[in-house]
Parts: sequence; structure tokens; C-alpha cells
Amino acid sequence: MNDPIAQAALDRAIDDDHRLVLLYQPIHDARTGEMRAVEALLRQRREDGEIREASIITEAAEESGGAELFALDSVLVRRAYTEAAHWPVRLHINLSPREFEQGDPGARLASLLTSCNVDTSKVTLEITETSYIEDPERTMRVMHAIKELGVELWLDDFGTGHSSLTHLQHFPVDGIKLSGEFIRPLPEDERCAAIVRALIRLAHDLGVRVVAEEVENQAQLEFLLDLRCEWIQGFLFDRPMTAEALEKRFRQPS
Ligand code: G
Ligand code: MN
Repeated sequence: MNDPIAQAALDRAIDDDHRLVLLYQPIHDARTGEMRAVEALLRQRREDGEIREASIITEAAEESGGAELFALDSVLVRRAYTEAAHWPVRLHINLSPREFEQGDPGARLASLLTSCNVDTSKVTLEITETSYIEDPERTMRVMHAIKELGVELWLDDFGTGHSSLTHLQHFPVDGIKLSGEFIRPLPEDERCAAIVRALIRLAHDLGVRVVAEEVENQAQLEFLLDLRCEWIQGFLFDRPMTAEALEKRFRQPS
């Protein structure tokens, strides 16, 4: 996070008696329903204990143009890597392309991953494409350096950004997350149906995997299964949950 206001808000919240919590939302195999990955999401715990969206932080971050929640190597990201080091699924971390604009992000990430003992082949970085990428060439160099560490790179909220197709053309991307904006109106909305059909076909032709976000009902799931969308995230399968709840799930026989 390069914005000093957002960073200050984040630092304050971290200092303030652990008011920020990480929740993890599973990502499932669309066909079998098996959990394949979890996405770390930042939330704020209010004084009454209720857990809410971390709006102060995200609004501050959004003002700076980066909608994402994490600094590459913040305390919270470190916490996520440490918690997930022994989980039997991949870990998805959200990252703003803004974070690629300063210093040597590849080196920062390498030293972070080493110190957390996390297997880099289990890590996926979700790059939001809603914020404008100022220096695409530098971003591309950083992406290649990061991929050499063994992590996967996915484009988040795919289709809503300024230059989605250019990103697919130039960036070394392993997967895309189809924005909930396109999934929510399925299957009735014919325009969304056409867009989703085309994007999944495009991704597959490029050898890129697809997660559909915000899948909430069976009709949406069936529409996506027909298109051979491989991964699904959304309330139909799971809501974001605490690390404790997730670990309990891992201990249950499936
Ligand atoms: O774009 P990104 O992958 O960061 O989106 C994750 C966000 O979407 C989280 O804040 C999560 O709580 C929310 N979300 C996840 N699944 C659903 C869903 O099925 N319905 C709705 N409305 N929101 C969801
Ligand atoms: Mn995401």
C-alpha cells in the first residue's frame, strides 16, 4: 500500500488491539465441490465483537486508486502466510498493482515467503485490475520476477478493469476471477450470459483457468458447469470464515 493515509489507518488498526481480522473464503472445484483454495480477506472487528467489512482501510486504499487491502509484506499478509503454511489448500492473497510501483517487489516477496516457511507453489496472488496500471512494462517485469518464485498470478475482478484484454495479452497470468458483476445476473440475463460464455472460452483457449466469483445459487452453478468453468467461489458453497473454523473443517473427515 503506497498511500500514506491508508497505510497509517492500517497501522493504527493493527496497533489497536487486533481490531483487524483475516477471514478466509474457500474456492471450490465446481464439479466435485471439493475445497481447492482459500482467499484471505481483511475484516474489521467492532467493539461489540461483530465482524464487518474493513471499510476505513479499504476506502482509504481505494482513494489512492488501489482497491486492494494488503500491502505486499504487511503484518497481516505475514499472518496469512503463517496461518496457511500447513493447510492442505492453496492460499490466495489480494494485491494491488500499485504495490509493484515501488522498490523491488520480487525481492520483498521472496524474503517474506522464505521467512514464513510457506511453500511458494501453494501461493496465488490475485492482482486487482480495477486500478489503472501506470507503468505496464515495469509491472510485467515484476510479474515475471514474482512468477519465478513459483507463485501463481491471477487477475481479480476480471472484465471490469480498464484494459482486461491487454492484460491477458501481455501479463504471465495463470487464471482469471470473473467478477461477481457478471455472475450475479446469471442465468437469466442474456447479455451477462454472452459475456461469461465468451470470457470462459477465451480463458480456456489461452490455457488460463477460471474462478467464478459470488456464485449464490444452483442455477448459476449449472450454467457455469455447462461452460466447464473449473472453480467456484461464493455463498452457495461457503462464506468467509475464521482460521479456527477453517482448521476445524480440515480436521473433519470429508
Ligand atoms: O473480488 P474479490 O475476489 O476480492 O471478492 C471477494 C469479496 O466478495 C469478498 O468481500 C466476499 O465477502 C464477497 N463475496 C464472496 N462471495 C460472495 C457471494 O456469493 N455473494 C456476494 N454478494 N458477495 C460475495
Ligand atoms: Mn480477490
